[in-house]
Amino acid sequence: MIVAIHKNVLAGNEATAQANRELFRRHGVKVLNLLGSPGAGKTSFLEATLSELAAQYRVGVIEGDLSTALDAERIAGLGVPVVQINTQGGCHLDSRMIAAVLPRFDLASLDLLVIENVGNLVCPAAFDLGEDLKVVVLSVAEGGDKPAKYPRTFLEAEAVIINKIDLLPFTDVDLPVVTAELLKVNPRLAVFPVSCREKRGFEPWHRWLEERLFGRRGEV
Ligand SMILES: Nc1nc2c(ncn2[C@@H]2O[C@H](COP(=O)(O)OP(=O)(O)OP(=O)(O)O)[C@@H](O)[C@H]2O)c(=O)[nH]1
Ligand SMILES: [Mg+2]
Repeated sequence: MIVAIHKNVLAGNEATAQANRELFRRHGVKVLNLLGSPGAGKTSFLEATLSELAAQYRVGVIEGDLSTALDAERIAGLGVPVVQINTQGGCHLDSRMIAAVLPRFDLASLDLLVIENVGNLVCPAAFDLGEDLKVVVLSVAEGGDKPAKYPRTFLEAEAVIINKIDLLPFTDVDLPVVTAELLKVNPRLAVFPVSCREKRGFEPWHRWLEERLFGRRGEV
C-alpha cells in the first residue's frame, strides 16, 4: 500500500517534470539541479560560479529551503533574478513546485536556470524537476564515506564538486581516496575539488559546464 502511494507521487512528479523540460526546451533554457547536504556549500558554490558565468550568460536561480529567504537574498545580491521556494518542512523540491514559480521568470531571456535544492543527500535525487543535469556539492567536512552511504544521489549526478578543500588539513579525508570512492559509485562522474572560501579550483568546472550545456570550449 505504502509503496503504491509512493509510486503515484513519483508518477505525478514525472509528468510535470516532462512538461517543465518541454517548456525549458522551447525557450532554449538549460537547467542545472544543484544537490548536497545542508551546509555543504551549495549557495557559496553558486555565488562563486555566478560571479563568473553571469557576465557571459543570462542566468536565473530558484532557491529551495524549508524556510527563510536567506539564500535568495545572497543570490539577489549578485543582481541575478531569483525566486525562493519554502517547502514548509518538505525535504526536497518537486516538479510542481518548480512549475508554480516558472511564470515569475522571463524564460525567453534566460540561458541558464540553476535550482538549488533543499539540503539533503537522500530525497531530492528521487524527484526529477525537468533539469538537464544534476550536480552534487560534497564538502570534505562531511567525511569520505558519503558516496558509498548515499549512492543514489551520486548515481544521478553528472558532476561532483568536492568543496572546502581548504579544510583538508583538519579532516581525515584524503582527496584521491574520496575521488576513487565517488568513481566507484559512478564511474562517469566529473569531479572538481574547489574551495569557495579561497576561490580556487573553479576554472576546470566552468569549462566543463560550458562544454556540457552550451557545447563550447573556452574561458567562461
Ligand atoms: N572553510 C570553508 N567554508 C566554506 C566553504 N564553502 C562554504 N563554506 C561555509 O560553509 C557554510 C555553509 O555554506 P552555504 O553555502 O550556506 O551551504 P549550503 O549548502 O548552501 O547550505 P544550505 O542551503 O543551508 O543547505 C557557510 O558558513 C560557508 O561560509 C569553503 O570552501 N571553505
Ligand atoms: Mg544554500
